[in-house]
Amino acid sequence: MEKVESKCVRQKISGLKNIIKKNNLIMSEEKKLNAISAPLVTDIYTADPSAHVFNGKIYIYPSHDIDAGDAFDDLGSHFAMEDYHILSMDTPADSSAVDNGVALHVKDVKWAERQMWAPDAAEKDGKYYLYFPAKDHDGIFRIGVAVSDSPTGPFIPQPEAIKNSFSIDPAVLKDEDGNYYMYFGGIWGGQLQRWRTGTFKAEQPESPFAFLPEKNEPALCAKVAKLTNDLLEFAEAPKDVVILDENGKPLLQGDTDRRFFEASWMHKYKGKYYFSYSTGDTHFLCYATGDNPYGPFTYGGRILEPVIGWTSHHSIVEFKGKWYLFYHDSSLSNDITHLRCVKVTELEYDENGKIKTIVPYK
Ligand code: FUB
Repeated sequence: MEKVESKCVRQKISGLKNIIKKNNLIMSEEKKLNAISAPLVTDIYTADPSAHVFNGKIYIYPSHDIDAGDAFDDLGSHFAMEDYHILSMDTPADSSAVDNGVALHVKDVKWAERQMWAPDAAEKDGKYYLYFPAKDHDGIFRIGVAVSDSPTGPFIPQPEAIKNSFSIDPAVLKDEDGNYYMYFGGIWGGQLQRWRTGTFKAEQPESPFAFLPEKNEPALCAKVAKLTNDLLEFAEAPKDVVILDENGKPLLQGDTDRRFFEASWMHKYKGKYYFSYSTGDTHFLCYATGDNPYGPFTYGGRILEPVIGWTSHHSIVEFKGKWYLFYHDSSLSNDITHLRCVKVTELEYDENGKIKTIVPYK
C-alpha cells in the first residue's frame, strides 16, 4: 500500500514539474493579488464557465473540479469531475454567484462513466437543455444532453449520448433565425485527433500526440452541427470550423499560438459570428470572425492572455448593453491544472469590431 501511494505521489510531482517546465507558468502571490477579478464562488472549485442570460438573469454552467487523486498527465486524466452545479447572478457586477447545488451527477447518466468536462446550456420554449461531455463505458468521449424545466436543474439525462457525437466541450449558439448550432471538439485528452478518419482510432498506447497532423499540415478544426428541432440530436453530420489566416489559408497545426485546441464558444456581435477558443498548450483565448454559423472564420486576435493554471476556457455574453468574458484561473487553489475558479470581467470591442485583449493580472 505504502509503495502504491509513494508511486502515485512521485507520478504527481514529476507530472507537475513537467507541466511547469514545459509551459513556464508562474504561480506567484504577486500575480494573484493583482488579478483583475475575484473568484465567483469559493466553496467549490469551478471551471469552464458557459454563461447565458435567461429571463433577465445570468446563469453559469461550469465544470465542477474535484481532487480525485488521479496523477497529472497530458490526457487530462486528473480532470475526474463527477457532477455539475449551476451558478446564478443577478448582474455581472455582483461580487459572487449563487451555487444552486447538484444539477446532474454522472451516476444518473446511463451511458456515461466518468470525466464530466466542460458543459453548456440552451433554452427553447421554456425548457432548458444541458449539454455535457463524458467518457462512455469504452473510455470514448461522447456528448450528452439532459433536460429540465428550470435553468438550474435538476436535469434529466437522455438514456443515450447524442448519436454520432464525439470529443468534448459543447457550446450551443441560438441563432437569430431560431436555429441552434453545437460547436465542439478538443485535441489531446479531448480525443478529436482520434476521429480524423471518421471512426475512432483505439490503438494503444493512448497518447495525446498520436494521430495529430504534422506541423506543416492544416490544424485540426473544431466541429459544428445544426441541432434537430427538439434540440436532442444532430440534424446533420458535423462539419469543420475552418480558421483562416490573413492570407486566406487554413491555420497550420504548428501555429500553436493561433490554432484551435479546445473550448469552443460562439457569439454574435453586430451581425458577425465570433468563434472563440483556447489554444491549449500556449494558453491563449483567441477568436476568429465569419459571416455565417459554419464559417470559414478569419483569425481576429487574442481575447485573454494566459491565466494562472494550464487551461483557459471561457464564454462571452451580453448583459444590458455591455459585454462580459467569463473565464477561469487556478488562483483559488494554487493548483497548476485542475482546481480552478470561475471569474468575470468586462470585454470591449474597438470601432472595427476587434476584441480588445484582456490581461488577467496587472
Ligand atoms: O475541464 C476539463 C477540460 O479542461 C475542459 O473540457 C477543457 O476545455 C479544459 O478547460
